Order: sequence, then C-alpha cells, then structure tokens
Amino acid sequence: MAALSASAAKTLWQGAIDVLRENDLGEWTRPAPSLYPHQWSWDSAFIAIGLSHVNPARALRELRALLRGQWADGRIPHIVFNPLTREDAYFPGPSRWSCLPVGAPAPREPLTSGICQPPVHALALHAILDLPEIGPQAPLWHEVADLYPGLLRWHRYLASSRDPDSQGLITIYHPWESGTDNSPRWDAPLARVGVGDMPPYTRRDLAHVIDPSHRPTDAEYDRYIWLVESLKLAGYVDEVIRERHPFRVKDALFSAIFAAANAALAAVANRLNRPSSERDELAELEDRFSRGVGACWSESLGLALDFDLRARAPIEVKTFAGLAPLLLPRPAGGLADEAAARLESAEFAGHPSLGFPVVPSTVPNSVGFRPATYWRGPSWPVMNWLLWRGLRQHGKLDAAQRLRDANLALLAQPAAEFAEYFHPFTGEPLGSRHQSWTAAAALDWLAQGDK
Ligand code: 9WN
Repeated sequence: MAALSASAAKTLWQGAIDVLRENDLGEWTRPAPSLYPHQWSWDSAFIAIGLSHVNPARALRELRALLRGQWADGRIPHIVFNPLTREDAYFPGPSRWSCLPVGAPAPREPLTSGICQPPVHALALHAILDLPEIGPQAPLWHEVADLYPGLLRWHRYLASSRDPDSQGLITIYHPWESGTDNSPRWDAPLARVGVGDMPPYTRRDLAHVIDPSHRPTDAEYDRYIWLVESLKLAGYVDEVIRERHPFRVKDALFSAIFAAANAALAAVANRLNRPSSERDELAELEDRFSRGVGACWSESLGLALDFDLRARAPIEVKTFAGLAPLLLPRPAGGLADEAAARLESAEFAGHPSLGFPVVPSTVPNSVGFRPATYWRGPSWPVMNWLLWRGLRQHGKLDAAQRLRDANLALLAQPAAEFAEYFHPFTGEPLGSRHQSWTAAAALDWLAQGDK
C-alpha cells in the first residue's frame, strides 16, 4: 500500500490534532465525545504519546491527572470519573463501583473504578523523556521525575498483587481489564461465570452507538456487571479476590505490555539517575514477564495464549493478542521472528479478504469472529500501533512500514473520522467517531516518519 501523499498526511495530522482538542477537558482527554465521558487509563497513555509531538507539557499533564486517581496500594484504576459529569452518563458509574464505601484504598477525590487496564503509561513517559528538547535542564525533566515514583508504585502493585507466585503473567479479574472487552479470548471463562442477585441496571452504551449489535450482548453485560458486584463483595482486596472471584485469567497481552513497560521505566530510571536497586528491580521484572509470555506460546497455533486459572487450561482462540511476544523487548529464541511472520500471514494482515492489510482483532472466520462486533473482528488502529512498535523494536523495518502505511491509508479515507474501529473487509468506520487514541496513533505514525 502506497505511503500517503504529503498533502494527505498534512490533512490527517491536522484532523488528529482537532480530535484531541475536541476531547480535551483541560487536564485530561476523554476517549470519545459521547460514549466515553471520563478518563480511561490506557487511553490516556496512548493519548500522551500522541500529544508528546504537539505539546509535551500537556502530555505530561494527561498522566498526572490519571495518577490523581491512583490507589494507596499502587493500582491505577481503569476509569477516573469526571466529577462534572452526571452519574448516569456512563454505566457503571462511581456509585455502582462503590470503591470507598466497601473500604478500598481508593482516593476520596477523584472517584474511580476498581479495576485496571494494561500499563502502557511507562511507554508514554519514556517517549516524552526521549524528546530532543527534554534535557536535564528543561523544566519538563522535573515533571517527568515527579511522575516516575507513581509509575514505579503501579508496577510494584502489578508484580506483587497480580502475579503473587512470580509466573511472569498478570492475572486479570474482568474482561475490561484486558482492554479487549468482548474478545473471543474471554468467551469460555465468561461462560463459567454464574450471575447472582444484583440490583437492576440500565446500559448507557447502547444509546450512543449506531448499531447495538456491534456492542457486547445483554448476557455478556450481565456477567460484566456481576463481576463488578463480586469484586465489591471482596472489598477489591486481591487476596480475597484470588480465593473466590469467578473470573481469573492470566492475560498474555497485558503481561507483554508490562514487560515492555518495565524496560521503558528502567530506561527512565536510568536517565533520571535513580538508585541502581530500582533499575535492577525493573530489569528483573522485564525478564520475568518476558519469560512468562514466552511460556504462553502455542507451537500448534503459532500464537501466545491466555490461561484460564479456574479451568486450568489455555484459551485456544486466534486473536491479535496472540502476537504479544512481538511487544517483548528481549523475547527468547526466535519468538519475535515467529510472531512477525504470523502478523503478515494469511490469517492476520495478509488475509485475502481484508479491505486494508492491517491486523484484525480476531482471525477472520475463526471461532468467535464477527466482522462488525466489538473486539471480535474489526481492526483497531491503536492496537496496530502497538504491534508496529513491536516490529520496529525488532528491526523489522519493512514490515513495520507496510503496517504503518496500511493503517494511515485506512485512516485517510474521507469517511474514516478517526473511528474507534474499522470493518476488516470493507474498511468502514465503526463505533465512536473522533476517538482520541485513534488520533494519537495517527500523530505518532506521522511524526515518526519512515525511519
Ligand atoms: C469499558 C475507552 C474504553 C477502552 C477499552 C474499550 C472500551 C469500555 C466500554 O472503551 O471499554 O472499559 O465501555 O466498552 O474496550 O479498551 O479503554 O475507550
């Protein structure tokens, strides 16, 4: 797929800046104009990476605002609620999560959810610190240094509470923690969740979407909300959750992002001249999680698989998350080569029916695939950005450029409008329009050029 012309690139760049401006609420950015009115954790990390190219100070404020929601135990919640938005603007809102009333170590202000999302934040902090204008004398240097301890505490929470037996794999308690909510990855473990008695609720997401069949079903939502009730009953205490919560899965993609984030935070620690014990700790975490993800590789599927702790079995589905080893800075053996080859194979970006040769969220026509449904088939530009970053880090520059060009061509379609996700066969925009992280990924692709 040909690279964009200079004028198309310029138009896309300006459009992306406009989307981030439209969604900018001062100190943080909402993921999209109406469907997502609060601050989401990994969205903000990607947004900070995009913003770093236009306003690094604002990019750091994005992370700072998110850290205001950090819990005393170090966890960064997946949503930091906007106090100026009505409780019913998004469901579940702060009172359904009820973090403070059940005694969780959550801040009084701002209110937050009680679960996490993948830790992309250190990638953002590292990208900002790497900007040529940020040297030790620059004012922003000190702001980076101020944010570092919060991210270190976050990484320590994940390493200790979500991987207590040091397998090098993060346990998630809810499909929302994976960030790939409705993926076929979660069908089997979710099917094992029995829904108990809970207060009635009204879904808000369906009011904002053009076609409700693209969103998760009511049965899936019942389980999502029941899992929130179960976490609340456990007081959000990890030790209790581990004993009795009905959804506990080792997430390969989350773990690979964590490995990459530890390498990034170690690099930040190095630049900031932090004690060598911290740098060693982060390097060890990178190594532990690289080994954990490596051990998830299935030779027969050619993918890394998640592991259902309740069923004690790997989850055999074919989704983009299986390409996770590409994100590891130092994977064992030839794993990066195998994952890179898989990415361009006829099941992923090389599938003959694709409208654009980008990576779909689920392998077309595999179990659980639905082309227009949330995380079940459409392609997410920002997830392609993560894989592109992985290709580049392993020196696969031609493949990286092909993936970048194909994504930019997808986004440059006149109707694309920085949509949340795209139909894999037609390239039709789906979900929210003016999605912040889609704009952020475009900015980074355009700023990085063809290097
Ligand atoms: C639940 C905001 C978030 C993303 C997730 C995406 C979706 C929420 C939802 O939107 O999740 O957290 O209501 O569906 O799956 O990755 O962070 O963009």
